[in-house]
Amino acid sequence: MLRYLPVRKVCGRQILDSRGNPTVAVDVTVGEGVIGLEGCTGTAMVPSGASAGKFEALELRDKNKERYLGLSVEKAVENVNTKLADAILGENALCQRDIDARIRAADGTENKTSLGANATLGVSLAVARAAASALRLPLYQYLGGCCTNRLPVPMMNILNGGRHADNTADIQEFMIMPVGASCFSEGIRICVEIYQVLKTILKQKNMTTAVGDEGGFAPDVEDSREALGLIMEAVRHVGYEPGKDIGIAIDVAASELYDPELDAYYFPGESRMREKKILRDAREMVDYLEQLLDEFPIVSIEDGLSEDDWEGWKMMTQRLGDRVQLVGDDLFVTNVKRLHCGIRLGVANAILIKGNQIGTLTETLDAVRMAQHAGYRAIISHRSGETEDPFIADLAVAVGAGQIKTGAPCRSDRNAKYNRLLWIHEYLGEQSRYQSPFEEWKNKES
Ligand code: 2PG
Ligand code: MG
Repeated sequence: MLRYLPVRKVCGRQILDSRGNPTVAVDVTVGEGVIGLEGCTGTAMVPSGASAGKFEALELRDKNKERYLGLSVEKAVENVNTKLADAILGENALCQRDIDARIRAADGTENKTSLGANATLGVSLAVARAAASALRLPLYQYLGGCCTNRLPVPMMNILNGGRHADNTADIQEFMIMPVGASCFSEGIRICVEIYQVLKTILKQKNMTTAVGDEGGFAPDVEDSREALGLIMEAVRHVGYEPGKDIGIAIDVAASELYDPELDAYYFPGESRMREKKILRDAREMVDYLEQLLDEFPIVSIEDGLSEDDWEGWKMMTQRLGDRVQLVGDDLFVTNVKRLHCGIRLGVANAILIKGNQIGTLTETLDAVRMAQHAGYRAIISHRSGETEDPFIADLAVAVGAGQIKTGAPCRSDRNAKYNRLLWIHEYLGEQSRYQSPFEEWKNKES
């Protein structure tokens, strides 16, 4: 039995992400020199957020205005090739928790401010990939075990706004979820049909069909109601029933709208379209979300209030928490300390999981586990700046998340994840499972 799989090489490099900004890629080679084993290399590429939460681990950028307008990551790459390589060379790649402990010790700070979470995450994920390939296991099986079989319901962001587009939609993401599909690949088909019909509808209305960072359309809309109305029209046009076949999820990304001086949320797009300043305080935000819930089949609301407003979140959870999934993204930042605080306060009922918010695979998995043990759902997520690396597709299956948020079915950085899930679905065949997380939740409550 293979027990020791030494890390032999660690090699970082600077590559480009889907927005054309530099990011970190890491190759880790394991096993060379072990009798009976060939060396295996795993590669990981690190994504990057635009509406990043202020409590996230540090994304290290060089800030040299003469190179990539300050966004190069050469220092992070150097940290991969020196301090992080020194920390794990010769160590056992099969002991991910130990590898990640060494990575964290090499950094020595809570929020990876010394080496950068883009450096630490790249190394951590590449080790896991190399180990899986040395064992000749698909990554999801290596991470999740031999009985892993649950495919996630996609949250497809087909209309982009906020920081991800230059339009007037203030809510950052409008997503469709094929909750009524019979299996994952049927869910993909249904979403693609709705996406393509939405394009036709926008064209007919002389609205732009240009897309935002996550591949969803980015038309100028009066307000969120209009955006949701367009999606409803597309869903019905393709012949599906909103609420039964398709659930709607939104990411308000409210930290981006919050103005601390006014202690209120400012809606710039709606203000422009209505030619008056639209502001909502926390209570009015919840009133507004409640109205949207009454009008549309919304099953999930992410970051409905800002990352600092624990009291507001508590009030929102009390008012809406048994009607809808309330997801903490900027609020929890994949951090067990913040999640623990939320669980204790009875805030939210789900967490968005992004590895680069925390910086290692172990810490990411610990956040998933803490959430699942507390009865919170854990949703695996991409970033708005992505790469062709489909790691999160395997991760979503490995932890049985039941939901994955990874953009529109458009642009290969997004489709890399869907295509990997289609492969996993085919590989698992009849043993695969696909189920609406909301049914399960309702059953549990009743
Ligand atoms: C979010 C993410 C991903 P970003 O807010 O959930 O959609 O956006 O990566 O820009 O933080
Ligand atoms: Mg978010």
